[in-house]
Amino acid sequence: MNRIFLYGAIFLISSIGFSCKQTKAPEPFGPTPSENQMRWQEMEYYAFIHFSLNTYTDQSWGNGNEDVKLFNPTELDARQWARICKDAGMKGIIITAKHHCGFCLWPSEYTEYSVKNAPWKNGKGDVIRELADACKEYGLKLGIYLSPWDRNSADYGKPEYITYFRNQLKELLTNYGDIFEVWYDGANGGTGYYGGANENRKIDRTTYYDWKNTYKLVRELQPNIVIWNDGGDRADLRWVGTEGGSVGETNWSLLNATGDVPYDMLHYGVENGDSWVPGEVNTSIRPEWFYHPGEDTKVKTLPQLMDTYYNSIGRNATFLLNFPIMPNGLIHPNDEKAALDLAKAIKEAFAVNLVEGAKVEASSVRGNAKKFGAAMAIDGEKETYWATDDSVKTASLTIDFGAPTTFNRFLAQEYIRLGQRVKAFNIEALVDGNWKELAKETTIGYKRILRFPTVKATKLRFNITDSKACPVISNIGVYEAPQILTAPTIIRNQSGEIHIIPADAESEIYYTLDGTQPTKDSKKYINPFQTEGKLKVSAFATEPASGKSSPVTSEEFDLPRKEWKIIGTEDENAYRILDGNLSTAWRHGSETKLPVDLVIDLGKTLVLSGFKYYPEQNSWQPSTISHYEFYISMDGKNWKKASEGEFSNIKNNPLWQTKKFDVVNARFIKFRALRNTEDNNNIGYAEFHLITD
Ligand code: FUL
Repeated sequence: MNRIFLYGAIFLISSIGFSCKQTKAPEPFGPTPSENQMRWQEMEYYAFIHFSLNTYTDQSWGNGNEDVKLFNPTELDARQWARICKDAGMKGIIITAKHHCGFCLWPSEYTEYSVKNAPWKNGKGDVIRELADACKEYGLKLGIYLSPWDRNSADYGKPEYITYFRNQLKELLTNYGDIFEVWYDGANGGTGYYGGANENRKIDRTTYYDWKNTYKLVRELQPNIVIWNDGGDRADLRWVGTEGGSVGETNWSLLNATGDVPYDMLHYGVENGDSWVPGEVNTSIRPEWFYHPGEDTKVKTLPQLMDTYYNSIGRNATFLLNFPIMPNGLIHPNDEKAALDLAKAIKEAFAVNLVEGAKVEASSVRGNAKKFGAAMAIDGEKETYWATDDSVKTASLTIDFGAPTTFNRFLAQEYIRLGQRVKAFNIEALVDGNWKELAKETTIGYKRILRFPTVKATKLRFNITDSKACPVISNIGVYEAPQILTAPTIIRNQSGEIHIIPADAESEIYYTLDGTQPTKDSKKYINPFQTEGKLKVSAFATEPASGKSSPVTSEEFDLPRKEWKIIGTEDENAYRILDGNLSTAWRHGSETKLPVDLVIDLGKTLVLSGFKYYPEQNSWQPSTISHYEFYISMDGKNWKKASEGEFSNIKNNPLWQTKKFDVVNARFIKFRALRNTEDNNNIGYAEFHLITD
């Protein structure tokens, strides 16, 4: 062999080898997650536990003077909580060690307002210890919710309270093993008992808590922890601006280290933010956070929970799902069933990744190197990824199934250790030889899951159409998730007419009016129908083609409001608040100054024992009442107060507010708004109902 040729060949081989070795991984772009944030993000799904004196008083927020003797969970079994969470596929549990009322679920050395003075286990109990042990047994991580606002402490608002708060943190972060997350609720200051002062205490939340030093303490005590705060004081994780169970479709895991964090930054993140602060979606399995027996039939349905799954984990966030504990110390069977049904549905939806066995091809590969090739996005390895050269910011990955294949879900993950990069992407399917766009989206992040109607296609194309830096995709998946039918909505209008509205117009509806579970042998709903008196309507939807049925939904209605007249306004739209429809609302005119009254002539004398208020659902310009008085009258002139108070957590959880009072006769009612959640004069209502005896 010619020497020159031989040397040439050796040079060629070694330079190919050399160039492969030379294909370097992309440099990190922008802020990246810490190891603690990474570990947390990979947990994806974990539980909240709300348990305190509120459990015994049917309240959302305690005032701080509730009797510790009420706390007696005779059947408390933290192993039941852990078992349910484990079976539900969760990775940890965060518990309300202390809620706003100040009551401590552990025997804190620094207060008498704790389990040590409760009848439960003769004051020898410690809920946090029992949960820590149960978590250990079930392989779950433990997290702590410690409310900064403390309506019991006489020192709240003074510097001494910060020492008290830190002392409690020290107890919780040293005595119970590893803590994965600590949660500082954002509800701060206001009225409370405060050791008997019973007053309104305001704090400057930007300075009062001195979070910087508290965070330092936390990290010293628990180096592997992540700190949650509601955005104002930048921690490791952020609230997503709502307790309704979703983060924005566009969701950057970034915020700026300083400056205000309004709702849209919490909900969507900040595209060019300078810090890695990913979102956590927190929501309850029932409308409220604490246990209220009246909500046993209001546990979220499978379609609702599934939506939250897609709107949290499917949108680059984690999912923190709350279980309220019953007074006996257990999770209610309805909540258990809902969580297990969700786990089953998630498993079914993602059982088979159709990408396995398919051929993948990328439009461009970093340095043409195998280790950054398309196959790295479907190899099931989280540390390998498909990437392009630094200069390439748009690229496609085509999946060839080899035969027509049906699917309705697409999953993509960026390798976020190198930063969140993708700004826009779409997916297309090759159907009968033509490319059809299935979805057009913005961010991906740690995980993005898209839902679209089932399609049958031979190929799928994932196009990254804009990216901050070269795309780095660690995983993609394509699935065919079974369809889940959504329960219909039941409405009773002002005249007493029942309307049952299916989510899908093609489904059939069956219903009962006697409190029994409807079946396909029950009455079929065709048109709205007239009803009188108090009533419980239960209904479900079923799809004749597949035979699938939705969960059953039930609504209880008090007396119809046919004869009610809203006094003091000529505006016909005011009657939207009596139309039974939660999505229509009315608000007082813009010149309104608080306090403002809603006065209703009931048309005849009724025996009342409470009322229900549902606020207007307007997150941009809320009109939500936070403090109220409620008056009754027989003649519309002489009024007597029947109730007054606050709607505790209405700002973050703007759902039904029910207030009961001693039975009274009334022909007129006056619902007076004293304050709203924004400290301005916007006052509105989606619905207003009365509870008759
Ligand atoms: C809110 C609190 O005020 C609620 O009571 C609940 O604990 C929720 C998780 O956070 O801000």
